[in-house]
Amino acid sequence: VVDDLGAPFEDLASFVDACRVHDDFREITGADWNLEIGTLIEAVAEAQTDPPMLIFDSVKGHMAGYRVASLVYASARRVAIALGLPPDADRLMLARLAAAKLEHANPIAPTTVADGLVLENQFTGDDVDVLKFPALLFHEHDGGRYLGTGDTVMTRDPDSGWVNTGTYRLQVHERNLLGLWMSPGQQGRQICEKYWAQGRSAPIAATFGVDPLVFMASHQKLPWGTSELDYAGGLRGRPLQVIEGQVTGLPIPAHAEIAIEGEAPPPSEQVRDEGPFGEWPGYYSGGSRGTGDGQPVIRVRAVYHRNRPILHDQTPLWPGAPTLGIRFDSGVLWEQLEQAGIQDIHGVYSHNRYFVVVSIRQRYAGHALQTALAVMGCGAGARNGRYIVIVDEDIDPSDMKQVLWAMQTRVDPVSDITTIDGCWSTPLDPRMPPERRAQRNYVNSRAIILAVRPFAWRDKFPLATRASADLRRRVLDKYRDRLGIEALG
Ligand SMILES: [Mn+2]
Repeated sequence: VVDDLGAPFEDLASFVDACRVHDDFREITGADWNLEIGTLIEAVAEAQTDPPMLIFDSVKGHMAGYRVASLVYASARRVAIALGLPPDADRLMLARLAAAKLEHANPIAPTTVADGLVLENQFTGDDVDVLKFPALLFHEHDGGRYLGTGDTVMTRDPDSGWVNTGTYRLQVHERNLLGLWMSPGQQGRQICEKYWAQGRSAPIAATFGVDPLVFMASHQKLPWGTSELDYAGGLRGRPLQVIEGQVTGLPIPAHAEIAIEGEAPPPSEQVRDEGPFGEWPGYYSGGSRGTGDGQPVIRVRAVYHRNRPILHDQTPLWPGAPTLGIRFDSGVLWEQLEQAGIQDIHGVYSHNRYFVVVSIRQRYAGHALQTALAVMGCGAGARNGRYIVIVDEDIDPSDMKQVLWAMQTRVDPVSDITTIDGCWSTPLDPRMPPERRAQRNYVNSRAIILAVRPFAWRDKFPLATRASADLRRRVLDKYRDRLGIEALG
């Protein structure tokens, strides 16, 4: 779908410009990379649903024009604009449309070009200095400044030649040395481990600001052997243009704002303490603190950037400050549940990985528990979860007020809450007990909460008092202008 607001966008800069026109946007000059910008971003993301995009320029100690873009995809409207979806559709529908779009792209391989905007400025050898970019010291106890949060990291499988692209956090250790944190089992880590097993350094390229579709492709959990850059081409509907990195030969999106090339030596040769870094559960985790091990580094051999580059900040914030306006993993889970044969799903919403809500119209006794167990088994719901809540079709699973009301009034804790231990988790889990962490036994337990009217006597359940959707719409249509409250819809 090519939307009349501009999708697909050629680069991050044109997307930022479209949002300046079509959505909420603030530009701030003179702020400090040292905690000030991070604190502002978090406070704004907490303050309202669908917060404005923030652009920081003339960051303290940095040249004007070296910008940071944050909360880039924090409003539902901006995610819709990025994907070329109807910007005014409701959140649940957008999650579904976004997932359908992301699931059904037919891969188109990139075209290699000789030149691109990313090569407007090039530095190698002693001229490499990643500190010219306003990397943020974000959370108060972060172990350093992070250049890579909204990044894409390219590695090539030495056996097949397949290029994987993923988003991994990259810390700045030195002007030419970055820290790399990849969770156990992630594809980029598996590829690096193949080089390290042969005693070789793994060639790596990374970008720090790309067009929305390459960024979103980089976040998809595509199967081993599937190229995210091909997939991004499919989402765009035409090949992505890439340059061939002079140091690594790896493909680098030609429109990238900032890119680096280098190599990750075997950890037996060089590691650094990585982190701590504030992660999405709202705690410092992963890295050396989470695993007890020094973590890999990237020796940076080349730096490229456009004129007036935009560094994409996508630092994880605690769940009360959402940075993604539409959780499209909700839509992916929705599709998988349907494929697993779950009937009459009215909505799926993953508020974060620890809190997933599914709304169903109950058709038979046991339908609700079947749905919850399917969430636990699906690829999109299996890893790193905690609570699975099943609600009736009158509850909007994306609206926490409604979900909490169902949990307060439709649950008998003894009979409607089930726990299961030994599930797939990660070192990022703040509740991982020290014993399990020491054994690298990264499993946790799950609670299934059936916040539905009990099927056997659902017809005797008290009637809810909240105005019906139809009555509400009729009355609001009559009085909306006089109330002047935009949030009433
Ligand atoms: Mn991958």
